[in-house]
Amino acid sequence: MKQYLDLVRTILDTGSWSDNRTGIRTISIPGAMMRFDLAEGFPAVTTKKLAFKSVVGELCGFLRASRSAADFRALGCKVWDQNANENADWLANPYREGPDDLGPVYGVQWRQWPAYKLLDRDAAAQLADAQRRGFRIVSTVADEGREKVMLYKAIDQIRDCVDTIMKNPGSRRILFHGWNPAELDAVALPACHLLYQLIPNAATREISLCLYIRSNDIGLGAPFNLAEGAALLHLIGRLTGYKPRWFTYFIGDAHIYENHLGMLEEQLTRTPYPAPRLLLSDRIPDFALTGKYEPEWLEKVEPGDFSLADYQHHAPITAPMAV
Ligand code: DHF
Ligand code: TMP
Repeated sequence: MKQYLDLVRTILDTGSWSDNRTGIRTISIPGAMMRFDLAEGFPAVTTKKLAFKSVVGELCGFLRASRSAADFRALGCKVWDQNANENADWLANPYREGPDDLGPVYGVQWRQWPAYKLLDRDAAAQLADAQRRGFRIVSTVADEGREKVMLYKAIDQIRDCVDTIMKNPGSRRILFHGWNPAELDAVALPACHLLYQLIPNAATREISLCLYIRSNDIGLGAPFNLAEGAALLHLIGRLTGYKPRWFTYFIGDAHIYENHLGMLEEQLTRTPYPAPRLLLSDRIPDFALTGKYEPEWLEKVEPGDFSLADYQHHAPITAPMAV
């Protein structure tokens, strides 16, 4: 994880200080990238102890479309408690559905992106096509004097991605998005890791991931986001019969909070260890071995199905999260 330490150093050496909504200042740079060859190992930070159980708990919660911090806690992940229950703006938000609610965050968008179509009542071919694609009529509305039909469908973007990997791996359109502008007013935190593009290669049977993160807390968020993206690529590779290969990680605003400086300066004094390996349990069917496509494992997977082998790390250190 030399690349992580290099990024920390670049931000400290070339970044600028600014204020943000949390009241804790950051030093930041606009735009950064890291790229990992997953054939060489798993991108877990080694200059502190990664809370791996919490990472895979969060991933399983996202894959199940969870929107409650209580569901994440039940999966062994406490990192959403503060955003759900301690941010004054969110506590006052009329869309918040009570304690622990986060709104329609990541997993809801990944698995149940709300999609609407407003079609002319007479557009028979369009109506038939939309219904064939799973849209259901929810109401009729008068739109500037014309009768229209409103249709709705929850789009399972991840399922569509893995289906496309199976059916049309040459596609350059295999991506899912967490940023739904129509629902930004109704979430505890607008998506940070938001665009995931999967790139399978049918010739080499390798699959790669490009991930875009609009805003990244390099001290606390980045180690989680790196491990989670890589774990997700391993899972999708297993279910579709591809070996995980390149993981390219793009950041928009790459920042370090002022109260994380001690944690990161300490990490800069430490020498990284070799990367560990990720093990997925044998329970998760390997398409390359079974020839059976079982995408329902996207939601059946449990935190205990993921483990790290040969994970050598320095002593744990942590720091407060800016809420
Ligand atoms: N807000 C901010 N300001 N930064 C974030 O990284 C962030 N991440 C969120 C939600 N809101 C956020 C979700 N992900 C921790 C790690 C990831 C995360 C939130 C929090 C965290 O506190 N990690 C500690 C403890 C982990 C544990 O023991 O479970 C760490 O030391 O890694
Ligand atoms: P923002 O919405 O004002 O950008 O604040 C979000 C903060 O959370 C910001 O510091 C980035 C951080 N963050 C991550 O780095 N990774 C994550 O996965 C999440 C949820 C948040």
